Amino acid sequence: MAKGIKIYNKPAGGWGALKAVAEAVREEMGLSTHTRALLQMNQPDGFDCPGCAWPDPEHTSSFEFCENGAKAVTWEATSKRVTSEFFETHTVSELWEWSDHQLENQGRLTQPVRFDAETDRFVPVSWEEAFSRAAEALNNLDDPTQAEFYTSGRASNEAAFLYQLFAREFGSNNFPDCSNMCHEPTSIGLPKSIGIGKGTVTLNDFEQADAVFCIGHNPGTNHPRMLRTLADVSKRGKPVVVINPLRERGLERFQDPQSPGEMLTDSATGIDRAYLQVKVGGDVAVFKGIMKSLFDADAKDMAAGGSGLLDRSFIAEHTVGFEALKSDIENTDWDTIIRRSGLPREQIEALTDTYASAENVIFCYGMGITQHRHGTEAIQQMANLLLLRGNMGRPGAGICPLRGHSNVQGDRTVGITEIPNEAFLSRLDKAFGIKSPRAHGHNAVNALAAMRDGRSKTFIGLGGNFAVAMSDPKIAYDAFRSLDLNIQIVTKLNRTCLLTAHETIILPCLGRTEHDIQETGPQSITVEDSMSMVHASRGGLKPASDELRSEPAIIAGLAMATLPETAVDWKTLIADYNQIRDKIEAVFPDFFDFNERIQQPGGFRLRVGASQREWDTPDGKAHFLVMSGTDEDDGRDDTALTLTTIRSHDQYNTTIYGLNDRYRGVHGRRDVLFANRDDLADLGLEEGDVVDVRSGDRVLAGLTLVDYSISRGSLATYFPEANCLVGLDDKDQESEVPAYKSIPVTITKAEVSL
Ligand SMILES: Nc1nc2c(c(=O)[nH]1)N[C@H]1C(S)=C(S)[C@@H](COP(=O)(O)OP(=O)(O)OC[C@H]3O[C@@H](n4cnc5c(=O)[nH]c(N)nc54)[C@H](O)[C@@H]3O)O[C@H]1N2
Ligand SMILES: Nc1nc2c(c(=O)[nH]1)N[C@H]1C(S)=C(S)[C@@H](COP(=O)(O)OP(=O)(O)OC[C@H]3O[C@@H](n4cnc5c(=O)[nH]c(N)nc54)[C@H](O)[C@@H]3O)O[C@H]1N2
Ligand SMILES: [Mo]
Repeated sequence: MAKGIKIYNKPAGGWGALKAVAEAVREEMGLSTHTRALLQMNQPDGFDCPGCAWPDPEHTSSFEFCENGAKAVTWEATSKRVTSEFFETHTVSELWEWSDHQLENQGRLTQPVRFDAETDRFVPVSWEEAFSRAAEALNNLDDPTQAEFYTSGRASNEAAFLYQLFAREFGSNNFPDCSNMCHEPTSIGLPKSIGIGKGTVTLNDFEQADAVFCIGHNPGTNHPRMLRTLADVSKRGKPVVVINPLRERGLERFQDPQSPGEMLTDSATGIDRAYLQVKVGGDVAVFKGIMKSLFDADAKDMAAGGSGLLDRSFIAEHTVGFEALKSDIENTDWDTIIRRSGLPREQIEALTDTYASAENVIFCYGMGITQHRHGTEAIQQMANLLLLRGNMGRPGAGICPLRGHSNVQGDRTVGITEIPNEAFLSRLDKAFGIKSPRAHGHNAVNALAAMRDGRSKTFIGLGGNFAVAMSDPKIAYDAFRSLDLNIQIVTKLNRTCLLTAHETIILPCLGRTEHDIQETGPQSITVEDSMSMVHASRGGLKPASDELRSEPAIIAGLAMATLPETAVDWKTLIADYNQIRDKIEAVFPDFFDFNERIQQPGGFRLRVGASQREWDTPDGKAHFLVMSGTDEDDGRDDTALTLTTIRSHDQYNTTIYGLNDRYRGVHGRRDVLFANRDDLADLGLEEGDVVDVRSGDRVLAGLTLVDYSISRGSLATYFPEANCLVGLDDKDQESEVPAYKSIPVTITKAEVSL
């Protein structure tokens, strides 16, 4: 076996997970701080876990946290600090050579700094000077649309709302955001099908589901609290079906750390009933295959005098487009389906049987579905399949996109979008007496292209690590270095901060775990989870430094400096965040009685029409949509290898906590390439060989092969290291999400083995 590779045979969760929590905590912070921080997490008067967007049961009593949530909290609440001495000691050229892990591992930023080109160092700057330098660069632009306003999905509703207000009063709709790299196919594709770009289920629905499909997501690492929900479905004897090229431990077996009984007896719940190892990028073919055999089985049942397998009354009352879908599926041949999915017809038929035998079905999905050239199509085909049996808008059934960042859904809800509609803009204008620009703005891919081409000249990042998270980092690095202004509002140092423009400013902000005190006293913020539940979050820890400001306060500071004639009373909004929420309510009617309703333990659920079979489409119907994806020749050779990029167990997006990926058996390294044994044999390669991976002219050199349970024709390695293989134009045609998970590649033995 290759160095650092050890097969992991135990269940996910369990003692191993608890031990990892303890270690993370010991390393990062003192014990008393840690206990306080973890005890406040996901409590009614505590803070929302910054780990993921999976909801909490009732959000009230149970002390629920998971290993990776604890890591996220301890990483933020670390006792390590980046001080002015640090920046005096290290030049930016030197820091550039450090790893992403080393950069963030220096701890929390403590004061505003700006880049001084003469000394090649960041030097302290006062908040007021930072704001006025930023204002100068922004006001020097020929046109406000030369400014990019990036949001990462940790920003609260309050911060995001003020941010879009600032940008729009300034005159730009350029809102690249992390959603553009994540669930954009959901936001773009699902409204056309069911009238809303959000999930339709709540946690209660999982208690009533007769089958749950987990497609292209890895909850053991990325949404660990979901494992318990899935284990409960399994314990009720209902099938959990997995569609994933890799065998993921958390989806096979789970030991509940919140259930001491299970831990003491060392028993684990088997989760999956069927595990289909689809070829990377083959999901559209799977959905079409299921529909094809469903139509066949339905016809047979009808011919035998049965009532069929489709929900005909639902289809008649609630949908349009059925005939077109049916004929498209009839015209798709099995050979194509089998070749594209990599699955035998019998497996697809067995899956159809499971689907059709269950009364109520939930489909859950993540990045394994969205980050493809046909990401939007995959989601719409999933919706087609659900609609055929009326699995939408009734208890125990629906669609469940697993959102990434803890408030990425909320940011969108409160106006972070480059394609705002007129109704929203006119309400915003009316609420503040401003005139928002009407022309649509840039998403992430377009923003980077505009920066590369010199059409955009300033970038403000509200969190995140844009240049590392995006495709084609080379383009991003050069583009940032040619800007007039790069501002990063962050908690920790990262590579995007080091991309120095003419003016480069790092503004350190409070994290979610910390007290946020403004003129009227301590403040709460609000977030929206994956299931449209909105609730308050209040940090309890002492801030990492007295100089930190909250995200809303920083945005207000930038706005007041940049817009001397502003129509917005920023000071009042910042003094009391209830005032911001009143304005959110004025602009978005779904937030009625906002300040009262977040007082309720657990908060409230925003309206999701499709959950009640109210379809907010132009004709009030749900739509079967026909696409040409599976048959379309997109210039790819079906027999080539396709690389997908995944998260390790020790990382949060571009934040690398450590070098282990426990459930996949990888220890102390990330430079590995997971491959199928038979593919390796065909290529004359074997586990432990060091290879170079190529996609066109792009190369990622020196990965060590690991023989892994992965579908044939498929390879996997870690993000963000592999982003150099993804071109900026390699994206879903509809939503423009980068195709991070279907990179056509070839592999060859490295010239020099390491
Ligand atoms: N601890 C931790 N938690 C996180 C994050 C983190 O980095 N660390 N990130 C957060 C964010 S922003 C997000 S968006 C979510 C991401 O959560 P996930 O969506 O679970 O993210 P990925 O690791 O990208 O995993 C995708 C899964 O899809 C599978 N897959 C890859 N290609 C395909 C394919 O073609 N078809 C199918 N069916 N499956 C495929 C992979 O094997 C993997 O199991 O997690 C959030 N939570
Ligand atoms: N190849 C490949 N690329 C991908 C993906 C993939 O699966 N494969 N996934 C994509 C996805 S789903 C996403 S969401 C993006 C993620 O893209 P981003 O959201 O841009 O990246 P993160 O790594 O989450 O951002 C980490 C930084 O956020 C800052 N930060 C942390 N907490 C806070 C806070 O509370 N406030 C503020 N202001 N800053 C904070 C820290 O300084 C930290 O360095 O990456 C995308 N890129
Ligand atoms: Mo994400």
